Amino acid sequence: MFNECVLASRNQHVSVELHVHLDGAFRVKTIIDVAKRRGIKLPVDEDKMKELITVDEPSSLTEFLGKFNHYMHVIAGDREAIRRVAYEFVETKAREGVIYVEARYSPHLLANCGVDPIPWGQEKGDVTPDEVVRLVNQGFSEGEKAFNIKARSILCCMRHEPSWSMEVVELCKKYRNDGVVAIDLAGDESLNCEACPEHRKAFEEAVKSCVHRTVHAGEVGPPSVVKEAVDVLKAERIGHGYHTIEDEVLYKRLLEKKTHFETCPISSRLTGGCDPDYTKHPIIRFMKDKANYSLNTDDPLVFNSTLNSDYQVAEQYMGFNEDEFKRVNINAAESCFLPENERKQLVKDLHEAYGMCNSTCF
Ligand code: PRH
Ligand code: ZN
Repeated sequence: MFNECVLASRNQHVSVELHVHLDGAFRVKTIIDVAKRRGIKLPVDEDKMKELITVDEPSSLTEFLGKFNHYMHVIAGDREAIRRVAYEFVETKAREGVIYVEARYSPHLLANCGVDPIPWGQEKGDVTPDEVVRLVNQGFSEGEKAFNIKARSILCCMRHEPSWSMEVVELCKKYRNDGVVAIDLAGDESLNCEACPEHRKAFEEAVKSCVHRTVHAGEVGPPSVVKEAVDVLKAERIGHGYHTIEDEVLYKRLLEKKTHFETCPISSRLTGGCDPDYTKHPIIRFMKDKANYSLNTDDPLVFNSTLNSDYQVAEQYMGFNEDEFKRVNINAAESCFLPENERKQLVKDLHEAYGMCNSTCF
């Protein structure tokens, strides 16, 4: 496990997380509580819910994404529940030692009005994607005050629902000074390798309006998806990106550009994104090449994981040591989507926490 120094510094709240889905990080207890309050019948008995939701053996991205069907309808469309999951998320991250987190979600997948089709088989209600963003913002600001860390949002376009994407970028613009820092493209790249024109248009608008951009790419899909993400969608960071290394020319170009890879060790094994043998993981190549990458949880509810368990995997199987722990966290701070002055302050805070001088790490 980590030596005492790393553990001590982690306990002193000094990590940064850039790739975690709010809706992949709900608490099982909250899902059960909300279901009771709303009179929603759960698909299985309470004590079987965790087992139903979590993946513990390598499967496929498609199968993993199916897990959201078991619980999203409980939280979606309910104001109190949306605020609560956002608040609890901040509490969990503070407990894990995270001082800054960028959480992502699809406002449409948590709404029950003004969205076509209404997701999760919900009845039409009155919670729009716009209100979802305001509710998450409220939960985050209350959590920030209570737990003394910083939380921002990234709004996701979904690969299978291109008609939502223009509204996503408009929400990013509307809430850019109120909690939202970037746009993302999430969902199943194995079914939908090439971004539809609507996604392209939304990302074009993001570029034009200076909205930061990250894209899930090369998680299970080929390097061509990563190429499209950087060249067409103008992604500044890549969600996962493991398969980039299968195209040496592309990989070298992204190394030179210092493109940030948001890696998620446990997720990559359980979604079948990478060889289940962690000792063969692309992160090892990233580490050796001093790539600009971070370590993240992705969906801790579904993977039954914590940020610490992802760090443990990196330490136990990938040769991760204290210096690399500090380097990836400073990389994350350097590559975060906060406004420049706040970003610099975050980098400075991390350097101070690690007892380092203030220089670029990647
Ligand atoms: N890869 C692609 N999509 C993902 C991942 C994974 O990293 N984890 C969650 N998601 C999708 C889920 O459908 C979730 O509802 C949505 O992103 C928005 O958070
Ligand atoms: Zn993800």
